[in-house]
Amino acid sequence: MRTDTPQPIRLADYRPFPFAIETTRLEFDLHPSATRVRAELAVRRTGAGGEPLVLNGERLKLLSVAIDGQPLSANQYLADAEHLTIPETPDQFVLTTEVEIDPQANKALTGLYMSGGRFCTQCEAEGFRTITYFPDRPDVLSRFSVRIEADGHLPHLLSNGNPVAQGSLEGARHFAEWVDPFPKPSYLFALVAGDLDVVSDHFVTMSGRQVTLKIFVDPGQAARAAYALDSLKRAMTWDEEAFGREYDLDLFMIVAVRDFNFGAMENKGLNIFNSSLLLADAKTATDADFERIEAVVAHEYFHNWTGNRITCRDWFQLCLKEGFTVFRDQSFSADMRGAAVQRIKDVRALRARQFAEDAGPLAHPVRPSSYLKIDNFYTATIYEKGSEIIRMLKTILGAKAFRQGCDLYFSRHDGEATTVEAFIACFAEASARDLSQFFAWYEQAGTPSVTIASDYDAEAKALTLTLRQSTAPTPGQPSKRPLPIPVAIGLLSHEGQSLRDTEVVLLDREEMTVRWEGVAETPVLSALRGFSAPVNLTTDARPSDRYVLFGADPDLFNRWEAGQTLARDLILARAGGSPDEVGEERYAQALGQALVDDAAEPAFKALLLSLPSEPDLTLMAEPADPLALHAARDALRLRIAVHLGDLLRRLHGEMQSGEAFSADAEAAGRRALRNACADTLAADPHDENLSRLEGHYKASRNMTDMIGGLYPLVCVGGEARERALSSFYTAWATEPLVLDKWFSIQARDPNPDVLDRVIALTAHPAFEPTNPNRLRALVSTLANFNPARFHDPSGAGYRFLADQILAVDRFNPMTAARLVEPLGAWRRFKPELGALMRQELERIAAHPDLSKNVLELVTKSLT
Ligand code: B3K
Ligand code: ZN
Repeated sequence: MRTDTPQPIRLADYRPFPFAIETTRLEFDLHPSATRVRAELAVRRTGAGGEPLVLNGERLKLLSVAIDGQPLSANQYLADAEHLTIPETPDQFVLTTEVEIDPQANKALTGLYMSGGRFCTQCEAEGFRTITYFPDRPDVLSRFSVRIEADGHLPHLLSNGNPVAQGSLEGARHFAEWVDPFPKPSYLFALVAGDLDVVSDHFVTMSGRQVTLKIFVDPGQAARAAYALDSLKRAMTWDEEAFGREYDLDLFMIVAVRDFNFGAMENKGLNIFNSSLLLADAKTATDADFERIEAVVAHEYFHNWTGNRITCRDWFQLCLKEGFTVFRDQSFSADMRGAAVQRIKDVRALRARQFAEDAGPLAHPVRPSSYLKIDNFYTATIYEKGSEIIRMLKTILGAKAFRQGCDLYFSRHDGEATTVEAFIACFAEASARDLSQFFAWYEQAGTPSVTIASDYDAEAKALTLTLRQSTAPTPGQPSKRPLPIPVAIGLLSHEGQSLRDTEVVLLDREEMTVRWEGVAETPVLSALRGFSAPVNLTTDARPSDRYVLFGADPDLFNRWEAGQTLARDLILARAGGSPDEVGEERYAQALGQALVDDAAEPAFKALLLSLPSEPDLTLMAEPADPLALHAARDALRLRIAVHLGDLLRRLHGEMQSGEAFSADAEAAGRRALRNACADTLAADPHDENLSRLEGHYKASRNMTDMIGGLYPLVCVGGEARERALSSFYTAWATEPLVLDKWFSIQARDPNPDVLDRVIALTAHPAFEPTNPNRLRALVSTLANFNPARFHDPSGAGYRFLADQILAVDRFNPMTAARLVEPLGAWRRFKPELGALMRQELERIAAHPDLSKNVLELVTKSLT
């Protein structure tokens, strides 16, 4: 165990920094193992006199420190492991420091590090302090100018803002200078130096300014940046139209790097991307990759206003930029790809990740009030639930008042570091509504449960709905207040005709009743349409009501939801030992009808055909028995495959396209349906189906079809699996992003031997634990997406994960911490599994040199 107990940071302790850093001049002399950084800060005291200047700085070798050109002697400052403290300073002065750092040894991938021989940075949240001494907090905004010197074999020297000078130097070195006119916090600083190919284009903004767009990629990869570039231009146009936001610099750059801790980063004018979220072509990327690229390119671009122009006062306000920006990217994707399909995918992700988080020991409010490591709070709650809150705000206020609130926020807080309170105040003012109760959504953790009971009075032709809400306690919050929950409700007849259009009922008390007159017959309730609030809904609907919704609800989200609920209940019944065979037949039949509905899009049908995932099912059954759930889900899949075999084979054939690949939503929808058919047919691998699957795989001309054929063959197991995996490896051994898929498909293999195979794969020459993509492809995929095998009764899956966490924590604490969550869910599983999971958490906690990142999550998981 660590002997020192790290102290949490608390929102209540926020104090403004007592100095302004008016300008920041950085000079980098880049060398892989010994880079020198000279920083010149123009400092002005803004707080009451007498306070010392305390700068953050970690893992820095301090070479010199001077005030107004006068070197400080050793007794005039104190440099410890985390700070540089200068007790006495003038009120206005220039501080110059010089430090040396070792980017090549930096495998934490935060600060300045090297990826594939190139220098790059990642500063959010607290990486800048490993580059130089600075007040590394989001509320200190400064105007940056940067000079970079490097060897000539790194031709591109990039930083934020506009290039102002470049030239050659002695010894085959060269330099570039950049000036960013917009004051920014240190977390938005970026630097890249490397040998890169560049793809350029331009965009004319709504006020007629010409912006140069450049995407930098590894040599030879330029063609794979085309889709990202196209997405960027669409995002720029969309933000002008939907939010009135225009880009502000003359240059916008994106750089792709292979080693990156997460998806991408919105540094001002110089976004840095994990190459997996930027590079795509038909041969190497799936439709899901294209979709993610479009969304993430847009997300990082949208941050230019929601994050960069207006940033966070402190890291507790992280949702201010992240929740809002996710809402913006989801709205963009809905406009690009269809609202219903997008909403279903977003809700699926929300439930799988955020509802799981809210139901476990790591539950926290969208605006937390304390943390040990802010890195641990880039969570589904901050991002996805943060976005749901904005969505509800829009539902409650209406589109017009919502837009007015946004406009007010952008004009009032431009150039500031602000708070969630200030943000909500803009909407309260614009709509003239009291939003004080709404604010509880930010402060209260946990997923609310909503129940609706309906009572129809045939004589009076009136329907009475009784709505109730409650939220179970979460760590540190034993009792909960009622929240304002918008519940969108419509009514259908039993024949599937609409009886009443959608109305939003605002449930803002523990219990309320609504009486609707003029309801001609006993209705079927379609509640929480479009998933109008992030809650768990229970109604008194009978299965027959759900079949009405499944067949006819004009709200496509609820049509899908009805099917999922029917399937879930059938799977849970079977896993619990009471299979409902008649119900299963009926479900397969109704699904068959839905699949032949000509009015429905293929993308939507693909979602109808996908059963609730195993991770989702483990969330719904408490205590969860992943093996039983896996078997029950497979049984329903088999029933569908048998009952609908002819239809699935016909659709599989019809959805095949002879046309050239297009990444658009329509073509992707057809591929999704075809792959969903293949996936279902694999449950019934008789000769005809098996040869169809092999044919699918062999004939595939794009990565979506190829993966759509490969995974079912892996599921079938035996020789078919070995043949397919080895041919895939041979074809793609030199393509890192495709090889990641090869690893992750094996981690999702449902066959009983998968644990041994995954453990063996860690010794494969292509397994690189220092590369987060590769590590996650294997380790995270097993732990998060293959519950039946990860939760092996022997505990071997848990042991494997704990070993990986400890190994990775030695060099990359941020990535190691992200692997803890699957073990943290121990309370939700069968006691014998839970005990084994806990045992591994205890083993990790007992380790002497844990990072704060892992320590925080492991401790919370055990408490
Ligand atoms: N803002 C970054 C995330 C930074 C994560 C730091 N641990 C990417 C994004 O959300 O857009
Ligand atoms: Zn973001």
